[in-house]
Amino acid sequence: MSDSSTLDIPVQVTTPILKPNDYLSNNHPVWCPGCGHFFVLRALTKALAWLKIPNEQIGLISGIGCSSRLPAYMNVYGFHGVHGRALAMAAGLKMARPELTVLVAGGDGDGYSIGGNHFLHACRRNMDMTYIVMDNEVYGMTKGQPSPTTAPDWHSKLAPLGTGINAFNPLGIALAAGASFIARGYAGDPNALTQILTQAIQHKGFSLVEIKSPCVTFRPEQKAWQKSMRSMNVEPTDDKQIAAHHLAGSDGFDTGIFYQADLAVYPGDSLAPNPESSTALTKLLAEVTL
Ligand SMILES: Cc1ncc(C[n+]2csc(CCOP(=O)(O)OP(=O)(O)O)c2C)c(N)n1
Ligand code: SF4
Repeated sequence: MSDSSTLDIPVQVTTPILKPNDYLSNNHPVWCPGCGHFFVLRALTKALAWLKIPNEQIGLISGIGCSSRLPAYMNVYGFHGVHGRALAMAAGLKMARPELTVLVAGGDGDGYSIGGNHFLHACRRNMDMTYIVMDNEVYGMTKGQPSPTTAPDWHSKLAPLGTGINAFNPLGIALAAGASFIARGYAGDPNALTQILTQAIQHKGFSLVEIKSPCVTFRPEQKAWQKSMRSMNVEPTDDKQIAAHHLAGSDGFDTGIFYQADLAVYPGDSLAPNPESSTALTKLLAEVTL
């Protein structure tokens, strides 16, 4: 019998070269032609290829909405869950499999309305994951209701007088709540968006990437964003006061990284999953399994 340690098996030492398309599934997106979400998908696949993260090392979690369809279009482990609960699911995944690159995707309705409470506490915990919010200031999938980021005077058939309620400021709220990477990108500026996503994924801690992603069907006027957006005009800072100042003064068309800091990440090393407790759980499951 041969000694397996001496077998002459060639060892693959080169990292496979992954192309952006290697992160795409065979499902063609059912988004409306021209929807900003197409460009987000493209920028994300480019960022992952740039970072050379193997497909099986990625967990992509979403809630419900047009934007939340993203996992179906990607060739990575994905979970398309329930409305507003993507961050909670992602937190569980990160606790169980800390070595994975955990990505979370959704819309402004999913993340800031029904998922608003989870959003606050995800920022506060600062777990190592990247939250990609495709913000079109509307509920696209359910045909155009106002969302938390909709301007108070936006009129539609569903809100003929507008909501009259001030829009939510997700980046400012994330800063106050404890997120350690806060950025804004624009779907129509895919190169800059790829750069932002690459840095967000590399960052250790909770990264919020707010992407202005036009809903061409229910808010066709958003096509005009193209003229107003300022590409990467923000200087990154780790000073909360400077970031707060920028965010308070921003008209929503500035892009770039507003804040990036090295803050304590949950769970810290002392709170890392205890292998003994998982053995105990396995034993317990064996006892109760019929
Ligand atoms: C518990 C629950 N409430 C409401 C809905 C209906 N619903 C589905 S998607 C959605 C909003 C999606 O909007 P957004 O997250 O902004 O994403 P978009 O479609 O604009 O990309 C709502 C309210 C639901 N699926 N589940
Ligand atoms: S309804 Fe709006 S958000 Fe949904 S796919 Fe169409 S353009 Fe995109």
